[in-house]
This record gives sequence, C-alpha cells and structure tokens, in this order.
Amino acid sequence: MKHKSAYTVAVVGATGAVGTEMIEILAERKFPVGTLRPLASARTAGDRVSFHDQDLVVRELTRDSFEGVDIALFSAGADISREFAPIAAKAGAVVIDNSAAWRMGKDVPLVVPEVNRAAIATHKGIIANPNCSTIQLVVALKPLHDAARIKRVVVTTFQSVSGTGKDAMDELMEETQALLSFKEPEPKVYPHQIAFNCLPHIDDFLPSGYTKEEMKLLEETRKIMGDDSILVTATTVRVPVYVGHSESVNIETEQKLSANEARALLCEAPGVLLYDDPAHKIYPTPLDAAGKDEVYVGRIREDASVPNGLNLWIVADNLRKGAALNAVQIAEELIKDAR
Ligand code: NAP
Ligand code: 12T
Repeated sequence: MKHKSAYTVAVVGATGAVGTEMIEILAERKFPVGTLRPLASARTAGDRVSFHDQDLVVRELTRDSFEGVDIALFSAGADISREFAPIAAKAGAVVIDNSAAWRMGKDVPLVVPEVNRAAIATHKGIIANPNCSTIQLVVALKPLHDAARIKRVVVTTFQSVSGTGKDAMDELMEETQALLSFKEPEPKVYPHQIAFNCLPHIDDFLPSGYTKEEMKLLEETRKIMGDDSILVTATTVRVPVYVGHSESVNIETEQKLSANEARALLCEAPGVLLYDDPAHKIYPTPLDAAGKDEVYVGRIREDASVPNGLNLWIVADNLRKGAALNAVQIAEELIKDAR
C-alpha cells in the first residue's frame, strides 16, 4: 500500500450493525480518511450517514464502486464478500473483510493485531477479520499460550443478538414487547423465540452435529495463533442480550500456570482488561463491556480436575473488538507499514 496523508475508504454494508460502528470508530480514532464512501444495497441507497461533521449519501454497491478506493471495509455478509471483495482488490483497494467468506483462504491473512500483526504484510489484496467469538478468545489466550503452551480449550459462548445484525436486534425488542403485553411472539430471524430464552444454535448445523460457528472457533484459533496442535471444542449459544458476547473457557496447558500467574500475564496483555475481584463482586458482564474496546477477563480459577487447568470468563463488545474495531485496527497497522 502506498503512503498517503489521507485515504479513500469504502464501507460496504454501511447501514448495518457493524458498518455503522465502523464509520463511528473511523471518526473516533481519527483514521486519516480523505473520502468516505458508504455503500449498501438498493434498499437503502440514498439514505444518509454522518461522518465527523459530514452528511454522506449511501450509494448502491456495484462493480464500479471501488474506483480510487484505497481501503474497503466489508460487512455485508459472506455472499457479497465472495462476489465483490475480488472486484475491489482488482480495482486496487486492500479489502478488510468481516465475513466468513475468505477467512480460511491460504493467501488470506486472518488478523487480530494484538496476536499476529505480522501476518498483515503477507496479504494479496484481501485481509480477513476473524469471527467475533474467536477474536476475544485469542486476545485473552495468546499471553497464556506464549507463557505455558495451551494444549486444549473447551469454550461455551453466550452470544448477543447484535452478532446477527440489526434485524435480530429488532426481533429481540419486538418479542420482548409482545410477551410483556401477553401476546404471542413471532420469530422470523431465529428459528425459536429468543426473548427470555437461549438457543444452542449459531450459524448452520453441519453433518457432524456441530454448528459452523463452533468450527470457526477451532479453525480460526489455530490459524491466528499459528499452532495447529491446539485442540478446541466449542458450544455456541445465542442469549437474549443486545450487545456483548461472553465465553466460559477452560484451558489445559503444558506448563503449570497458577491463577495468580495468569492474572499477572493478563494484566500486562495488550487489549485485555483484567476485571477479576469476586470479593467485591467484580467480574465482567456484557453491559460492562458494551461500548468499550478491551477484552474483559475475570473469574480466573485453577481447575483442580486436571494437573494444569484454568477456567476463565471472557467478555467483549462483539460489534467493536469482535468486528468494527478489529477491522479499523488492521487498517491502522496497514497504513503504518505504507511507504
Ligand atoms: P446487518 O445489520 O444485517 O447489516 C447488513 C448490511 O449489509 C447492511 O448495510 C445491508 O444494507 C448490507 N447489504 C445486505 N445485502 C446487500 C447487498 N445485496 N448489497 C449491498 N449491501 C448489502 O448485519 P451486520 O451485523 O452489520 O453484519 C453484516 C455481516 O458482517 C454479516 O453477515 C457477517 O458476515 C459479518 N459479521 C462479522 C462479524 C464477525 O464475527 N467479525 C460480526 C458480525 C457480522 P441495507 O441496509 O441496504 O440492507
Ligand atoms: N452467524 O462473521 O450470527 O462468521 O452472530 C458472525 C456472527 C456469523 C461470521 C452471528 C454469524 C458470523 C454471526
């Protein structure tokens, strides 16, 4: 990428839950944007989004949308990314893609800057942003892996509805309102009622009985950590929370790590906020992490059922560190290397 004093940045999916957050975070972090180009479907073309003090018109995504674009942040679903990311890259943009379309591609770096920043330089036009649940997991586990080598991870997620997008956030609101006025809820986005419920089902089921979301936690963790020997098994659960994914995580390490040693490592770790003081009822909740940049870690305990085991509770804002913030951080690192 060529160094510039200001870059032309396209946001594909600019009207969505993640895209809206991307535009906010670009402004908040003063990313050197010369021109911002918000793109979405024909449904919202003509709508307006604000960026700094500008009022920008959303344009319909077409094959010609990427002329002159330096960086294209994609968050409009995997089908759109599969079709348009190569078009954007061919037009000269570096794509930072939030969907699952390109993550496991051999020539596509999958990046969490705190963990594997160096991979950015290997890109061939497309850089992938990991799944929200993977990002917060690897930010917290990397320092423990470096210190004691993690052999196995057992993770159960409690994922908020904003991970699915704006329609799912509306659905939780509408079902809650219906139920509180003694009406029948009408699930549309999810296969079952999500209000006052939880669903052990995120993304599609595979013949193995696992969901795709569960397999992303295994495959993406190995790719980002650069270690195919790590064993990961996952159960992913949707919960009636608006913003913030939580994870109950059990790890087994090669070397012994006490809970206090883990706390000391996490206290120093980039992007982590240690939030662990049960005596004062301090442990992370989604409401604590929502709107924040850090990955919150608490409830650190030694697992006495194995020789070298720890339990942790990891919470982050899935729209920020889990999606938009991580993508903007990748863009920041990308332009630091520009010359
Ligand atoms: P959302 O709130 O439903 O927003 C979807 C966005 O995509 C909207 O801006 C929508 O535009 C746009 N879009 C849909 N169809 C389009 C089309 N045919 N052409 C152009 N734009 C189109 O969803 P979201 O939560 O922001 O998520 C969007 C995608 O990001 C997800 O599908 C997923 O791939 C990815 N994502 C990744 C993570 C992660 O784990 N890192 C987290 C969340 C989401 P309109 O408003 O015009 O319909
Ligand atoms: N099904 O980008 O529904 O792989 O929370 C992110 C979020 C897929 C992804 C969700 C999903 C992704 C969800």
